[in-house]
Amino acid sequence: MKPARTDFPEDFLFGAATAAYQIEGSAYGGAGPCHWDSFAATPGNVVRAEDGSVACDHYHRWEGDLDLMKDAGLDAYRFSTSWARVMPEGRGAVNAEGLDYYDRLVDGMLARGLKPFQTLYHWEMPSALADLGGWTNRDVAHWFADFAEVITRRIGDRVAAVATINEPWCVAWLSHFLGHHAPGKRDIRAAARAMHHVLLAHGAAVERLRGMGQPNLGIVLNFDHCTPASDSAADVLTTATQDAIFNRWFIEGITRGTYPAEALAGLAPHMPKDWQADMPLIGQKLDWLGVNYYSRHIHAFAPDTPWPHGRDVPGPLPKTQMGWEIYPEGLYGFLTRLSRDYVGDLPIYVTENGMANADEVLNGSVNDHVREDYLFAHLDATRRAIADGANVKGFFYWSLLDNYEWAFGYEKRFGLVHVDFETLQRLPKASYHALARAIAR
Ligand code: IFM
Repeated sequence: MKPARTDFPEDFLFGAATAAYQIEGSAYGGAGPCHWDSFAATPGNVVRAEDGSVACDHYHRWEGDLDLMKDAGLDAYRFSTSWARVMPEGRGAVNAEGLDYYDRLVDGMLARGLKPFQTLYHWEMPSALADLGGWTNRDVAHWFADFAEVITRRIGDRVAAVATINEPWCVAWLSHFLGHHAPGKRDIRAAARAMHHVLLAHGAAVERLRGMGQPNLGIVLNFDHCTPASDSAADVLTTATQDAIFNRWFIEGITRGTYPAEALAGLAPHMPKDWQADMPLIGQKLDWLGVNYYSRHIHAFAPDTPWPHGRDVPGPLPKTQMGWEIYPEGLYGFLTRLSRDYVGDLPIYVTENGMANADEVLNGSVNDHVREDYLFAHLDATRRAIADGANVKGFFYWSLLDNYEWAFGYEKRFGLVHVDFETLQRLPKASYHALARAIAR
């Protein structure tokens, strides 16, 4: 299937997404240290102990990178504004150079006809706040709302949309229970607190920004299709628990004011005292919902492990460089499920979808046709979800550039544009050209 712009509603936006720490180069422009710097500097956490200090040097090369999006005919750019760059200590002093940088960046997008879709938190917890417990400290909610206010006072007049948090599941569960991301905790009490405080911070920021008159406020949640390894009752229950933790906790907290019973079954004893009293703040009205989707996982009951008594089982489908199964049907499923069960007609954006591939430059080009197929299949899933009633308003490919893939360092390549990490030279891949052609059709 070769998608075309005309397959989508007239106001549908095509875009690409990135995040500050993954591309900017945190060594430049007076940014403060964040918990990813220390996580990466600790042996065993990140492939080759790589960090985001240089990354793609987007801090200096942003104009060329914006040109790449304009030349592809994209309508919008999803970027993030680093907390540690704007407020190096997380609170108090503001880094004027950081604010100036985001100011230039947003003007640069507008000059190229790209709608700025801002994300406030894409994982740079300033180290000074990490020292105070980061997401496990309840005060994070007002620290975050203060940061949101500072950056919004500078660029809020020109951004098209603001998301509070990128992927709360990763912020809380992946980072405090599974320990795969900074701060690398593996502790159910820390995880329960982070699961709640990340939404509290979201609610506090939405309340603050809306109070300032800022329009178009949302959040970006990630979703993973959960399949039971067998139809045994135990595998089905384990899968329902994983679905509750990953896919239901955040959206139900926001839209229903409750957390799913299957997740509370393990987390309730570790939750902050009186957490129920916070639910009205968490339930601030959304103007839009961002959906990040990549894959599915197969879950089996693991009786020999503590709650949630689960383990992942390898699946049979073709996999990306991350080892993630390619399952576009899952995107269709979430877009229709979310609109049917949770958000109704609220605008939904696919804020991330893409694949890592072991791309190589051969005779001056990267022939990543496998990425083209992945992208087109997920665009088609989006088109079908719209036809079946989901109010999906846009699709952002992850990512514009090959970049810092967190614990995997620079090894996994997600970009439409190849980056040579020695020379930092950019080279649009075949998938970039294919997307540009689709948008032009
Ligand atoms: O690179 C990440 C991004 O920062 C958040 N969503 C998933 C991507 C791929 O792992």
